[in-house]
Amino acid sequence: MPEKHLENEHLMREKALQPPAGFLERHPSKPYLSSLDEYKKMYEESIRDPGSFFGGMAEEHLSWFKPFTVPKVPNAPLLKDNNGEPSAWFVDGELNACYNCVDRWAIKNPEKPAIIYEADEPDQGKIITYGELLKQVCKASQVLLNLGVKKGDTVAVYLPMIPEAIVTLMAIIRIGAIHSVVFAGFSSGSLRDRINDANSKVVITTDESKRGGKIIETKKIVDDALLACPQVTNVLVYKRTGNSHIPWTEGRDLWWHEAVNKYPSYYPATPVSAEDTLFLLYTSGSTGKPKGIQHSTAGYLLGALLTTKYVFDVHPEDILFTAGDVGWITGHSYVVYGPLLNGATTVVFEGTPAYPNYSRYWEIVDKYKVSQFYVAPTALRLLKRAGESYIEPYSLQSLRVLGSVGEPIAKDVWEWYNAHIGRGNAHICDTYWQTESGSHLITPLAGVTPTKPGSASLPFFGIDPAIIDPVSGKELEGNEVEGVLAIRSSWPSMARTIWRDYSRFLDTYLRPYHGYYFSGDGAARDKDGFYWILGRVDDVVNVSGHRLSTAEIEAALIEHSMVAESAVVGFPDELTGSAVAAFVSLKSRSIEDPSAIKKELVLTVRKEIGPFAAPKLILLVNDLPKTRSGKIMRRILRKILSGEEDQLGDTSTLSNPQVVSHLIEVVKAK
Ligand code: 6R9
Repeated sequence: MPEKHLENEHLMREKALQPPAGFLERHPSKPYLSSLDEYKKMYEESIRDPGSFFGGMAEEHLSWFKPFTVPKVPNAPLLKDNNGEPSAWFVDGELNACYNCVDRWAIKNPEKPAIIYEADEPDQGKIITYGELLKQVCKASQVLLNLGVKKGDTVAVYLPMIPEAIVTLMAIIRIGAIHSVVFAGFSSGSLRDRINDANSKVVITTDESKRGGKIIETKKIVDDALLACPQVTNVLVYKRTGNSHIPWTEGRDLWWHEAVNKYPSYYPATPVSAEDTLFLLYTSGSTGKPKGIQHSTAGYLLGALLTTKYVFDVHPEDILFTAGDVGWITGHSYVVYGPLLNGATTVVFEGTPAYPNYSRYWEIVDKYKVSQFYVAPTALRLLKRAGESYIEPYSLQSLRVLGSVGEPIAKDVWEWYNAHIGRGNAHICDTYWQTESGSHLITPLAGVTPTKPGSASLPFFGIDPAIIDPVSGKELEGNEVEGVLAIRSSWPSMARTIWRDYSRFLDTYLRPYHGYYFSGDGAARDKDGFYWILGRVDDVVNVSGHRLSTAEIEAALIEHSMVAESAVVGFPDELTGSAVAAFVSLKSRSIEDPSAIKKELVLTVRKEIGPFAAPKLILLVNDLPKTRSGKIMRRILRKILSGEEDQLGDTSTLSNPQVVSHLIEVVKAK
């Protein structure tokens, strides 16, 4: 047999570490699974007969108004048998998502804390019990009904990390409507596009928001967006800061506190079909137009519930702190849905890891005795750099599970997390998944799966991964293979479609490799069958765990009147994982003050998309490398930027080969 060549073999020499003994010592009872063998047995069953595996799980874990028929789950688990139809699970069942997240726990134990709110300022939080949450949700639901929101309508949510964000989502789904959360760091232009694409008629926001000691004029951003959203009839505004000077449109805008007080504290949950849409969440893809990823009710709920339970080993007495924003899928699944579906307590944190100082997360962990902590490596890199003096004063003894999400976690960061935060006693779960997957795809199960720093380890129940050779399109069998990551069968929380664009859904995920779901990521499977995620293989850049489309940033740059053309690529950055570099050619060659133009270009991106998308590097160039058909060859830009100009490969297909030496000069002079 020829020797296998793995480009990333060096990563994979790691030996697996057993789950730490301290995990069990800190446990309130015992983990759900007793051994890796038990995981393997359940995993095999979930792949062999997904219908009965997930059918049983859905019967046991979710409350149904009308039970589904077991033989109907799912209609076609193998994607190759799907004939281009969307996957469907638990099809004839009826349930309500809010009932599953709130009512059943409020009935059982109304005094139990559902939400621990830690405000931006350390001493301004509050605790909301399941009983109280139910009342607030019911009142807010009735406000929405009164504004004409009906089952199947979308409601746009532009809120900071406050408990009312959870109340809002629950209120929307209680009446069978669909939430579409837009991350409150997005600009008015991005918000406008998302409101219009989803055709939302009601927007929910705050007067202002507070983050890291700074005030953000949230309502003003909404008002700017609404200049071009004629269908929007109402804006519901939660008073967060109470500053008096916010723009207000009589007849359209209403205060949350005034509106909710008009209604009784109970309103029944509306049954919906299992496959009815629960929410949309826009995410970046290879092209400029954001995709409204559409999730269904029962399947998504089951995915969020089961991963929270088995991956993080969340027990009802646990307190889960996911330091992610509700504007991203991590916030949806592991701040809101996963913890509530398990009847646990979730921490909603409004601030940043650096305010008032770098101890903020650890202070919260000790204050509330957090058992599961979940964050992106970018925050860990920041805190690692800040130094151990910010951690040492804290006991951190309540921590049993430390999660990582959003980007690959480097070995040194993994080890730092393990040694300084877990102090060797917590299980590190590097969870690989996507907006489209709804819940974890590949991840260790806390207390069960051995870990290798940098590997997301083994697939979750029902996930049947395949490594495909991108050149031949053939699946690479066996271990020690490297290629693109695909998945063979549908899983309950798989996105059903892109809002109003099923053909784009097929083109993006199901057509690239027939019979598989294509993840967009490169991956390797090592000799032990462990998976290593190697990063995006498309034009998506991951900056601080935020998914950005290079095409979207290019489209923003073009908005500047002086820009002729631009090409955006990612490049490695110590703190943010990747950073954005923009090669820009201007309409006029004679520019007086290049640094002023560069500043304007950065501002343009901040304004068009949001501050988090701002390029770190702008390079003004005369021309861009193009094929004869006019396609920009970003690969060449990436190589030149990383100083690998000796590895440009074949440049003879360029229509303008002389551009290469010019680009090298510009990059050298930066
Ligand atoms: C949950 C989330 C998805 C993309 C995904 C991949 C990257 C996420 C990762 C990871 C390596 C991990 N990604 N988790 N890469 N290791 N543990 O982040 O969703 O914002 O849609 O991004 O993030 O590239 O395809 P989303």
